[in-house]
Amino acid sequence: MPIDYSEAIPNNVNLAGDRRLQRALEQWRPGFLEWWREMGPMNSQHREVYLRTATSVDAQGWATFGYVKMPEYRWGIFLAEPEADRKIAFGAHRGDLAWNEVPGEYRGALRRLVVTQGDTEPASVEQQRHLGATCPSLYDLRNLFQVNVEEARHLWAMVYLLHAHFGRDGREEAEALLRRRSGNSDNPRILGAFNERTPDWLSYLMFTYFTDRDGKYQLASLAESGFDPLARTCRFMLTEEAHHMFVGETGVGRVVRRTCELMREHDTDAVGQYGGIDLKLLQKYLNFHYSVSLDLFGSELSTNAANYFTMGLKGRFNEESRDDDHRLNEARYAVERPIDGKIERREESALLALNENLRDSYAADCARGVARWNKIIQAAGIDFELVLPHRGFNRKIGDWSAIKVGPAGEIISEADWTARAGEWLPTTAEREFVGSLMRSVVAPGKFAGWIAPPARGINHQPLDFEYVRP
Ligand code: BYC
Ligand code: FE
Ligand code: FE
Repeated sequence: MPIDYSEAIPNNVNLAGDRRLQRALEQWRPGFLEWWREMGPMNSQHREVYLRTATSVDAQGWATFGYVKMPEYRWGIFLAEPEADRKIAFGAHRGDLAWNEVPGEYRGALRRLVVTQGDTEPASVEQQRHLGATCPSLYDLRNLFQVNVEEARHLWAMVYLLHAHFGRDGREEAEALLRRRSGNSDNPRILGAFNERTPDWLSYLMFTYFTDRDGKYQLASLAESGFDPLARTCRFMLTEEAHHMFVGETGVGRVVRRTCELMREHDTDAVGQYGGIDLKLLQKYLNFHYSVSLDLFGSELSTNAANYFTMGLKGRFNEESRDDDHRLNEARYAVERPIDGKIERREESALLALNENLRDSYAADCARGVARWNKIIQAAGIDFELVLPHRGFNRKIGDWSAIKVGPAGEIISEADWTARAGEWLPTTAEREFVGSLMRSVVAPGKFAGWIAPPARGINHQPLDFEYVRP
């Protein structure tokens, strides 16, 4: 179904046929635009950005490229094509037809999932709003803005569900999504990682690798939902998510490449003096972003997660390709966690362990990109390996939060942690150092000295293309 661009709010959900809903969204939109002006990318309102805009949801036509001023970006509501007679694949309602309306008894739980998902989207835009001032290139600036407009569209996607399916309390939640602020102590964003700062581009590249990847796994689980509008919304969002993770993987890879070049050129590990970021410091940033992203999966054993699954609201990653009964009443799953001061691996109820199951899939995916970064280091003939820290390292949520664990998985005392945390996580001085490298480079085709150019441009454009016009 093509997206109707003659509408004030482009959509493939036939808004024109639902005047009440259209009016509700048109009432929400000024508040959204005000939020974008106040909390969106700084000093970006008048710049023309070479952006991709979704123009239809089919495989060929969903991406059109052209210069757009961001406040004029066509944020819209796009659901993936419906699947005829789609059946719920898991939980107590397995085999039933998917729902087009919210089942009354699951309303609260479903609203909570939609609100939690929706809250992360504007949060990330807020976290990244200062970065434009220190972009390493026009290519990177354009990608930042692309990610920002798409995260804002993801907010629209969740707000559509709230307005269309949750009545008055849905409208109130949609308003509240515009009022919470990342890092604000009075009215913070809901999940931990989305209240952290993203003060520099290295943090941002790690964020898009590790934290947007949580988005991939959560969205894929919600894409299995028995509530079909949520499933279809998330399926379309996943197509955009791929680019965010591409920014992270290639971005960190380019930093690694540049560091290796400097190491070879100057025959030293300490490339900081030459304007690079040494591998040990990259490892510390990796440790930080991986551990705060692991927290986003919730507790190891969670009755919330079990209920969402049994209710048919949130499935597993690749639910349908799993070879089991998809109800999990009897199934067991091995979970590693600290019990009475010792790390133990025990078979637990698979239903209660769903957060851990998803975290395991996520961890394996994270490791694949790290292996690709290590190939760059190896190819440069350098003897160093980036590694994912142990899952218990630096955790704030779940059983691991009760103890201190080093990156290799050894339990340590509070005192040891305090003494050694600076070996594993970026220190204030190191963050300041990275901050000092962040200077805006905006000549077309030029790149900051701490990051290598990408292999190719966006949409077959050359690297010296003017991706953002002043
Ligand atoms: N921070 O039963 P538990 C994305 C709370 S990212 C703070 O284990 P549950 C994106 C929890 O709410 C994807 N609080 O939790 C990426 C609960 O509170 P109550 C976002 C936390 O419910 C980049 C209590 O602790 N999508 O899209 O099983 C850029 C007990 O926890 C945290 C989703 O998250 C935390 N990290 O699992 C832009 C999907 N973790 O009940 C966008 C929707 C837990 O005691 N959300 N708590 O008040 C969910 O599925 C679940 O809410 C969670 C938590 C998986 C997050
Ligand atoms: Fe998103
Ligand atoms: Fe994203």
